[in-house]
Amino acid sequence: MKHLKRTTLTALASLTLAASVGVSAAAAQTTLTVTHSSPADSHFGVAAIAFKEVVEKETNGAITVVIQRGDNEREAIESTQLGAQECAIGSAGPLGNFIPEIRVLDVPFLFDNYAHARGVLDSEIGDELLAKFDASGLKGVAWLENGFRHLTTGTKTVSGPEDMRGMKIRTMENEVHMKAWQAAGVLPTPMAFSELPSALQQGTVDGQENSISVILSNNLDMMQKHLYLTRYVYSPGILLCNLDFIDGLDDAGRKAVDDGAQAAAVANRARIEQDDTAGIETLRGRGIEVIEVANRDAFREAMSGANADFDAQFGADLLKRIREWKAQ
Ligand code: EAX
Repeated sequence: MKHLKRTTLTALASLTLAASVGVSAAAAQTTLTVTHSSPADSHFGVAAIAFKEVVEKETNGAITVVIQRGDNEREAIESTQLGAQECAIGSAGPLGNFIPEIRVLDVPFLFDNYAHARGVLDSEIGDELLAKFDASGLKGVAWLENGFRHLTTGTKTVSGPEDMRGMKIRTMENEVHMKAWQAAGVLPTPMAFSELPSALQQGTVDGQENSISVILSNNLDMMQKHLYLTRYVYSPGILLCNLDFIDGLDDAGRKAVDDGAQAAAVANRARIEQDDTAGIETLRGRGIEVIEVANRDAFREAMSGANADFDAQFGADLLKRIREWKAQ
């Protein structure tokens, strides 16, 4: 009896010990779920993987990063805002619905090339825009990239913007893109990326516009016949997180997230470059007709009817500052 009692007490003591170890381990162990809106083998997939590697390594596994696919970018932002997921990687497409100031980056023909866009995003202009996220319960951790966007169509062919009058083109849920297409006489049809493949398959839209990386990794060429290299607008990407989650991290955790985000941006930009060079040939080889667009200025002109509106909305000064930005 005496012996039994002692055994029970010992067992109870070790149970208590196990429970307290369990509690402290749980407190130190954080799971960070990050969604991204393209396959693992894509410009966003490689960003998520680089982010995970750095965050887990720097925190010695105290933060475990779980990567999930989430093709509805607006829902991913909402879910991050609510704290149902910690972070999200995607295009900046629907972001203006949460942080209106970001829309300035969506103006067509704003950036001349990748160096220009990256230079602006990495400058104080990009930092000023990232600082706007906090008011929406979000943390803009780093600018990524979705790439310059091009037009694709199904059966209809286009020799210039005049042919596009009355055409239904899927756009992101992005007010600026919609206004620009409307100015060109096109009927923009906004929808989440998750709805795009079925819309193209069913022919509810005549075409869509996207970056080479997105077209390639999501096999959109299988649902479209023509790819017009319009490069008409730059599409930023973003790695954002829930603000309370970031504020709740200790210094080491915060640094790991920042370093992970920088690694994500490096991997993401490298993949965009690779896709924009080799990817076009891959797409041609897979059968889509690739058309160089000699008259890009005609698209610029066709969309120019929206410029006064953009000047009023964002301020002509800010637009000029972005257009005229030069590396120091
Ligand atoms: O992953 O919705 C879109 O067209 C975006 O380019 C999205 O980032 C695709």
